[in-house]
Amino acid sequence: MLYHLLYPLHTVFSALNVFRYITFRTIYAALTAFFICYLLGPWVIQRLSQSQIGQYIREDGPKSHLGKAGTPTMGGILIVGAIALSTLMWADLTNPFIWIVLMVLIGFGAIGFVDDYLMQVQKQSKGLSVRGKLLLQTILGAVAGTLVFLVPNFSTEVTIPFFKTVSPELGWGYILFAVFVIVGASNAVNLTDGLDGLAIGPVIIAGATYMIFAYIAGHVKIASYLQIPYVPGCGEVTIFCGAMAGAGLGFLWFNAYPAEVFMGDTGSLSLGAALGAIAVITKQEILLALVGGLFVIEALSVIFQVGFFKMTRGRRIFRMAPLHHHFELKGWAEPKVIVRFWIIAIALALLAMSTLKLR
Ligand code: 57M
Repeated sequence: MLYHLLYPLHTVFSALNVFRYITFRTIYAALTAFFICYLLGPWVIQRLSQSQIGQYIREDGPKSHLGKAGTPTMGGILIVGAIALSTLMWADLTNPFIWIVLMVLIGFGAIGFVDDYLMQVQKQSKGLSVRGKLLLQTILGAVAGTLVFLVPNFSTEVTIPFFKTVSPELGWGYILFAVFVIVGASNAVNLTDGLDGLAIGPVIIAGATYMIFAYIAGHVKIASYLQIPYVPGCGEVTIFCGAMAGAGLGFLWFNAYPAEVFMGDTGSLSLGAALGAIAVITKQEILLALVGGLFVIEALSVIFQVGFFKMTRGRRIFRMAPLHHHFELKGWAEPKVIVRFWIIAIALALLAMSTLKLR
């Protein structure tokens, strides 16, 4: 909105020319989203507490979690609201990619909201069924994949990190691939969201990393210099990524150990799906497995644990899955697990950035 209102006035006030720059608008989008979360956080937490939206804690989890009972959840409303508002303020709203990522963020947020609402407010212990949730996610992922596919000149080749000459062409199959990336990312972030700040930290890291990739992919000269696919118009997604990192920092203020609020499925499903959509739009789809490597590790720990558990009728690889519970049960203090997992996430994001040069 600000872009559309203020930039045209640059002919009268030359200082307003600065609104043309994606870099400038990204910085302010990040700050706007941060301050929305930081300033509205206490009020939202109070409202959630008053509505008795307090977390129920499963008794079969690590005992240290029992003390977290009643912590307000559904804080994702604040994150989704801050990202959406800040993006609407600073991005070019004629850009189709902006509307696609906003749709994914809000749509998956709505699925998470229904799940949280059933669990927390209606006190239905299971929320949406696993199948129901997956079906809704797949439908929404397919809508997003189709919309991206329909953007004129959008390439349906897949970028393989480290191999610049290998890029399989998927044609219509690209839509299915996009669904896999978006839904997979959404669920992987959800599985990771089990310790204070454990999910939002790597979301900030991934958002900031894709901020760089979106800017480069949308810049014809830098993209060609670094030999990554040029995606006309995807530079505007940098602003969304900035808003995501900023909102994440604002939320972390309250979600840092010991957490005053959890994001709920409203936050985890929407943030993961938005990261998946960003990866698709920037044409760095497979790279998400590195940028969000921690989410992949957590998801794999569940797949292996559940698979092994079923195959062996009750034996386990880890003390408990997802992996963060394994280390908690080994006796690591919660903040140690969290910070060490963040360190791994940062290292993986750096490795992902090295693909800009190593190919
Ligand atoms: C949701 N939710 C957290 C909070 C957060 C297949 C199976 C592995 C699935 C998995 C599962 O259900 N995962 C998805 C995980 C929960 O957090 C809420 O959920 C939202 C995210 N969706 O925002 O609202 C708990 O996590 C803790 N928490 C924090 N700080 C935060 O900032 O401390 C969350 C956010 C909260 C709080 O305690 O209540 C969760 O962990 O439930 N299931 C599991 O993760 C379960 N694993 C399991 O059963 N493993 C089995 C295998 C064979 C399947 C095994 O290894 O033996 C574990 N989760 C729990 N107890 N709570 C184990 C048992």
